[in-house]
Amino acid sequence: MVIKEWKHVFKLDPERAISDEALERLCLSGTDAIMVGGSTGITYDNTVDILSRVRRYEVPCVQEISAIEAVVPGFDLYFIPAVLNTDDARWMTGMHHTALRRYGSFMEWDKLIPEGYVILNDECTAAQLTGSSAPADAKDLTAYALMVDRLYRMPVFYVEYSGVFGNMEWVAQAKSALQHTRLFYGGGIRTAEQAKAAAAAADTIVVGNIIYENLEQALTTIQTKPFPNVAAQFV
Ligand code: 1GP
Repeated sequence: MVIKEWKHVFKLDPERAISDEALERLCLSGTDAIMVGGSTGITYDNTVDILSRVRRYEVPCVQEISAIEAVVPGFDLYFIPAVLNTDDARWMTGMHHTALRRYGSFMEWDKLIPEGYVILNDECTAAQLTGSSAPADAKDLTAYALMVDRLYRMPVFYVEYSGVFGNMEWVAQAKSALQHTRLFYGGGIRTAEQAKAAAAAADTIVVGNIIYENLEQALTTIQTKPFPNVAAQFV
């Protein structure tokens, strides 16, 4: 599974209800992956439930871990956030330390994708939970990008605006500082235009809330992939 090729991801919140029909449309939509995760109300049971339903389809299914007790075997990959813009060390290293004390001897290391996570919407649940404070400007965000790419060498820099559409100039500027790390952008993508703008600024876009508000709108966030230029192969 090559996350480097992912352009679009749907994020499902196990706490929120979704019909079989809606789930089928998401899984067959052409999205590159389904990510399962959320900030609150995540349990082993509701995570197993959504995993088993997504598994009827071929689409890759990954878990973004926010609660140790809700880690479920059987996902393709596990995204492990480390929140960088909080002073509360539990969200940077504390949870990881607890998890590794408990499960360190039987981890499937190849399936873990560490994410350097920066939360830019101070009002969202993740910000309230982790006590993060949003970067002040593009330079501030870019310093985090450098930290993730050059210092910690993590594969993913997750720019989280959860619930609101962010500043794409800041995102683009942060992305231009990256050499190896992939920039995931999530937050407030509700229209095809926003998806296009976010996709131009980021490597991978993540679409969450709109799935539950307006499924048709959510499906428009997948960019139509251009057909390969066949003629070009012969010149
Ligand atoms: C949330 O980044 C994701 O963790 C997606 O954000 O729910 O606002 O689409 P939205």
